[in-house]
Amino acid sequence: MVNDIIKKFQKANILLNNNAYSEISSNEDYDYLIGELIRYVEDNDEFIITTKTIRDYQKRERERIHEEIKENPETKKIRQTLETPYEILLDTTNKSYTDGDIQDLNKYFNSRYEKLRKIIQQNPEFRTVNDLKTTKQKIDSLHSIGIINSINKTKNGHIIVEIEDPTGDASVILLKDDEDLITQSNNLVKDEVIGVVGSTNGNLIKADEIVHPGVIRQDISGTAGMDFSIAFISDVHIGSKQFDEAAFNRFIKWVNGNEGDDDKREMANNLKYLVIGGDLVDGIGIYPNQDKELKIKDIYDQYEEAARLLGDITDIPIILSPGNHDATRLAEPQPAITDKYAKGLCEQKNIEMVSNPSIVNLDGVKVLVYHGRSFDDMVMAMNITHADTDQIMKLLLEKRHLSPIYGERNALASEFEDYMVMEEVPDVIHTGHVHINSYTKYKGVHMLNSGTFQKQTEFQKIYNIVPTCGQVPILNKGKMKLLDFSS
Ligand code: D5M
Ligand code: FE
Ligand code: ZN
Repeated sequence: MVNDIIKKFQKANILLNNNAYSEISSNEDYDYLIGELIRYVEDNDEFIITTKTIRDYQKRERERIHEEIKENPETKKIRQTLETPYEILLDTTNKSYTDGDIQDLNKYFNSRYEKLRKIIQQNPEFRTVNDLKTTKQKIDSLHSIGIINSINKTKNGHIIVEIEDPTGDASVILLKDDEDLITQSNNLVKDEVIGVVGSTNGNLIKADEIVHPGVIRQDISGTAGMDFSIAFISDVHIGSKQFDEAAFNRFIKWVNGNEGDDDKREMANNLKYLVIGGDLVDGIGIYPNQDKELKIKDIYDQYEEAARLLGDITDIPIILSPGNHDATRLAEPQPAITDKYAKGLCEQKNIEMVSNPSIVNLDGVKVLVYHGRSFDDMVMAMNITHADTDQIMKLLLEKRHLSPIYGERNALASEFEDYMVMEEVPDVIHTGHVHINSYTKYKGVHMLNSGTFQKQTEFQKIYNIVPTCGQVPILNKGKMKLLDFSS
C-alpha cells in the first residue's frame, strides 16, 4: 500500500509530504482521491502536495458541488407560490419531569394502562370490565384489561399469561388446543396492555379471546386530497466513514430541482416538506471502538457538517427528530436536539427540531415520526429479523404503543405520562433505525421506513443486516414512491 500511493505520485512527478501521505492513506477510497489530487495540482501548476493542498482541493470541491446542487431558479419560483403550513401536535421536549423515582414508575405504568384501557373500551364488548381483584371468584363471562407481566409455556404446552391492573393481578391460561389463541400468543410481549374475554373458576382465567387496542380502518385519510409531496429520510450518519456523501448530495440536488428525469423533477417541484427520523449524525461513543469507524471524531463538527449539507435546502420546512446516535438523552421519549451541540442547525430558519417520537400536521397530513429503537427489542422477543419492519409496525399499531417492552435494550424514561402510547391514529408512521426501506399501507395508514445513507458497517456485517443505502421514500399526492440516489 505504501509503495502504491507513493508510486502513483512519483509517476506524475509530484512530491508528497509526510502529513499529506498519512492523510491520504487513511482515506477509504484513496485511489479516487489520488487521481483527483494529481489533476488538481497539475491544473494549478504545482508539484508538491501538503495537507494544505488537500484542504484547498476539498474547499474547491465543496464549492463546485454547492454550485451544482443549489436550488434551481425554476424550482425556487414554484416554491415561492406554495404555502407550507405545519403544526406540531406532539412534542415531548419540555415535558420531562422524572427523576427516576419508583413512584414515577407506578405513575408511568398507570398512565400507560389508563390510556390503552380507554382505547380497548371503545370496543362495545368491553364497556363493563371486571377488575382483576374481583376475579378471585367464579365468573362465567369475563372481560378484563391488564398489563402483561410474563408469558410462559407450561410443560403440557399451554400458555400462561400473568396480567395486572391497578386493583390486582391474575393468571390467564391459553389452552394448547385453541390453535388461534396459541398462534396469537406468539405476538404477545411483556408490558403490553390487552383485553381478555373468557371465564374464571376463581383461580385461573381461561381465555377465549385476546383483544388488542387495535385500529379501526381509516377510510378518509389526510392524504386523500394532498396535492404535494413529502420526503422522508433517516439514519444519515454524517461523520461515519460509511456515510455515502455522494448519494446524499444527489438527494439534495433532487430536492433543489436539479436531478432526475421529468417525473422526478415534477415530484421535486411538488415537494413541500422533508422529515428526518433520527440518526442524522453518527455520534461519538455510541458503541465500543466506534472512533475507528468515524471520519469526523468530534460531535460538534459532525453537526456542523450536517448544517453545511442541509444548508443547501433553503425553502422547505425540515422536521428533524433525533435517534439513538444523536446528542440528546437516550431514553425515550428523546427531547429535541438543542443548540448546545447543533448550533448551526438550530440557527437554520427552516429547520424545526422536535422530539422522538413526535407528531406533526403537514398541511393536513398527520405524520408520526419515531426513530424505531424499540424494534431491536421486538426482534429479540419475537424471533423475527430487522428486515421485518412491516410486521413490527403492524404489531405496534395494533398494540397502539411504540415501545411496549420495558427494561430491555431500549431505555424508556418513566415519565408521569406515557407518550409512547399511540392515542391518535396518524395518516403516516415514519420510522428508521433498521437501515432497510419498507412500505406498507395497513388499515389506511401509510407505514414506512426510510432506510439510510450509511453503507454497511462492520457491526451490520456481523448481524447480516444489509442496508438499503440512498433510497428515499416520497409520499407524492397520496402515493408512496421510492427514489434511488445510490448511484
Ligand atoms: O442501527 C443500525 C442497525 O443495527 C439497525 O439495523 C439496528 C441494528 N442494531 C443496532 N443496535 C443493535 C443491537 N444492540 N443488536 C442488534 N442489532 C442492532 P443504529 O442505531 O444506526 O446503530
Ligand atoms: Fe441508524
Ligand atoms: Zn438508530
